[in-house]
Amino acid sequence: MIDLHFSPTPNAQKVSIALEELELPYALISYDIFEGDQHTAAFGRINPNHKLPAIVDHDPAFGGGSHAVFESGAILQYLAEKTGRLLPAHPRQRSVAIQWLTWQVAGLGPMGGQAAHFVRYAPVTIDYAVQRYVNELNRLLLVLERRLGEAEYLAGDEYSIADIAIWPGRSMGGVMGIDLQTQYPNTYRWFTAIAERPGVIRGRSAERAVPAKYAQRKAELTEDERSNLFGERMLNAVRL
Ligand SMILES: N[C@@H](CCC(=O)N[C@@H](CS)C(=O)NCC(=O)O)C(=O)O
Repeated sequence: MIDLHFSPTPNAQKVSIALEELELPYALISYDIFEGDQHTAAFGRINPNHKLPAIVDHDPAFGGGSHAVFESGAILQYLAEKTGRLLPAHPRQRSVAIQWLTWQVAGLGPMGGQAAHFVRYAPVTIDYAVQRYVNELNRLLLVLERRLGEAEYLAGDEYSIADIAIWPGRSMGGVMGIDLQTQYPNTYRWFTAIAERPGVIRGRSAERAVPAKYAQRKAELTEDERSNLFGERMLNAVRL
């Protein structure tokens, strides 16, 4: 059995989708990141970075007791290696899949996150920051668009953890005024095909879907929520 430490956000949806695709049994442990559930010492022992998602595998293939994994990209890779699925068998395609997975966790994810921060959460509008991150997000989406014009999936012919990593962030474009269907048609084709996969539907159903509170166009946060997400309480969780 695997524990999935989860918040209804794109990073955590990657893992609920992967677990559903792999049909691995898991227990969902929900966190409200606005309330600061992620800052407890107990969660810090599972994820020293105090962010969602994280997993604890109580039956790792290598034995030796429970194993905790944090960082969505590392979790996807761990689950793929545990099951021997969702990563191409051939080393060349496997390398391509890992490249796109890394591109998501090191590029698209953080840059999209910063774009969303300055568009939605910044208490004052800083035009330069908005322009910088929305430009970078658009640049990355153009890279994705070009790749999906030459291949069905990120790694080539096979659906893999690279697609799972990138797919949940697709809605971020809407907040930034980016319309996938008209501006990025290859990405839209890929996105709509994946949306129909039963594992994807299960992985983002009901309590796993992103609630309105997390997707406000311009976030209205209380002082406590702002502190939990971006301020003193966030820092206190990792202070020695
Ligand atoms: N690089 C991390 C990012 C995780 C992350 O930022 N998670 C967000 C939810 S999508 C979170 O826990 N936010 C709460 C906080 O920042 O305190 C990953 O890919 O797992």
